[in-house]
Amino acid sequence: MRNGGQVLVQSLVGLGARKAFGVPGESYLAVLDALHDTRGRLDYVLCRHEGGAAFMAAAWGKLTGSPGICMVTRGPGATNASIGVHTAMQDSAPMILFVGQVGTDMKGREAFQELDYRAVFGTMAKWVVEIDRVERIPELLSRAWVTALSGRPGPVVVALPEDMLTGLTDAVPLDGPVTVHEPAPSAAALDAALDLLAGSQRPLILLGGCNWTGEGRAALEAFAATSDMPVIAAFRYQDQFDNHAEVYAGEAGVGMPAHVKDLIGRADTILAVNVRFGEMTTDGYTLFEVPNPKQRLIHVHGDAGELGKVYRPELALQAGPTAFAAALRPVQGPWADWRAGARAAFLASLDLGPLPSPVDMGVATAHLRGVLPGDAIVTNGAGNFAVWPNKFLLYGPKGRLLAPQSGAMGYGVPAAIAAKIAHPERLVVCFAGDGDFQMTAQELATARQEAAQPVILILNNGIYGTIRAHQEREYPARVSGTEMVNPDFVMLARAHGFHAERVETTEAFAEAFARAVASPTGAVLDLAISPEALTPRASLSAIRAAALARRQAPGAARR
Ligand SMILES: Cc1ncc(C[n+]2csc(CCOP(=O)(O)OP(=O)(O)O)c2C)c(N)n1
Ligand SMILES: [Mg+2]
Repeated sequence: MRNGGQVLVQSLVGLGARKAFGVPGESYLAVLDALHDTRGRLDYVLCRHEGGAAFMAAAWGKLTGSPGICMVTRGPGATNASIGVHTAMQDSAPMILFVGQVGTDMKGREAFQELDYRAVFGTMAKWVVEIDRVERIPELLSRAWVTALSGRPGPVVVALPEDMLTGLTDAVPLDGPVTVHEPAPSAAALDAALDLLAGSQRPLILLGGCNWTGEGRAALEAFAATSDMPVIAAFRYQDQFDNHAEVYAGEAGVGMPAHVKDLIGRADTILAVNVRFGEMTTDGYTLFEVPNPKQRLIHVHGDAGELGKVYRPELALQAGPTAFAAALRPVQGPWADWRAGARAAFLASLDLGPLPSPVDMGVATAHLRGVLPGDAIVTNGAGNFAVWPNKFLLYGPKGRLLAPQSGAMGYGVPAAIAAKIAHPERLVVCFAGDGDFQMTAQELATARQEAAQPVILILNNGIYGTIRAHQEREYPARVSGTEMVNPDFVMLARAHGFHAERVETTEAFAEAFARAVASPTGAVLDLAISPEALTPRASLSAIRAAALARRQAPGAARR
């Protein structure tokens, strides 16, 4: 006989989980006790805040393709962790959040820290379940694992009433996962897709994330190259395609470059593989008309729930990305100039004039493009600073970008720690804004404890820059609630055992970065960024001046 905690933990080992990110609580002591016996196989990564733990689990799922495991206590632990559940959902990242729950004998009384998890997470997670019999743990856990991974991956929440963990059972722990093979396109559907592409003047491939294998990515790249078709990555999926390939033409994400908008607007046929049509990729649902886009849309997705969800494609095809890409046959058309123009516009978008800032990030990212190893893992949270890793670095077949489609501030630091735990041998670089960094700065302690210390670049401009930019556009020259008095980030980082430096000039960046990479303790570089350099191409005062001019124009509406 085992108790429920042991069945659960031994099942997780059997399923292949290696790490569980969490903050302890008295509600799940039996699980913590069972983890005492699985060290080296399934380790508990002790975090400082459940938001950080949940971000780590979401990032682990996105990076490794295996569900990220998070363990937190009842009410307050669960609500703290919710940001990671929402992020895993929008990111289509497999994750399982285990939360404590009051004993079944007192449920519904609003007992201490009690929550109705189905109500709280019902619209946030892919599936929510509460264990109601100890012997059902293997069954429900197996379903949680397969649900997190199948179709469009996402987060599952499993609530653990205390008596379900201490109760004894002779149920046998799981010894492996159910493998779901992805659907392949039918011959007829594939022919129809290829016919549509062959008949087009300006075809474009729009590439989304989740479930790609190296084989599938290579097959799609070969198809695009042989067919001479430009490829655009959907929001924050640019690491899913080799940016050095001559067919790659940029990312359709937040702050979309003009050339990407232009390409999508002028394309007559779009092959969207694995794409979830979100607000960022569609530029607020304007690049494609809802529900009938002007472009002929071929939408391929492994999950039927995404097909026809927002747009009515000319051809909707349920297939996994690898099965689909492997089945493609090259098509030919008069697209060489179209493809070459797209690539040239992308390369031109990397060139910038000098920026009005002590540290010029245009120069710094140009340096990083030269020195980052091909298998580097880059992470970021949310803020204007994210434009640098998202628009000015190039990702090769082995490079990865962990960036939240939920736009959650605070994701970058925990994601970088999770990446360093998954791949201690790889360089992990986190880009953080000063506001963004302070959302999860306490996880530096987790990094130290795990000896998983990444390189963190803080783009320190003293403001919540994104909001300030919106503020200047909508309410010019009325700064409100967007200026920060920051702590000394160098002292804070050193207190957590990191190498740390303040970088005051562009010229000092390259050597400071080299020292950061060489440091065995990870590093935090506090970069002096002027608030003027709020975007790569428009200064803060230019944004303000343009808004003031609009207001003074005759007939301008006042808000
Ligand atoms: C958790 C969370 N809270 C608030 C926001 C709204 N928000 C988006 S960007 C931003 C400012 C980010 O500031 P900073 O990290 O300093 O980056 P900057 O824009 O200055 O480069 C805020 C407050 C958010 N996206 N996520
Ligand atoms: Mg800032």
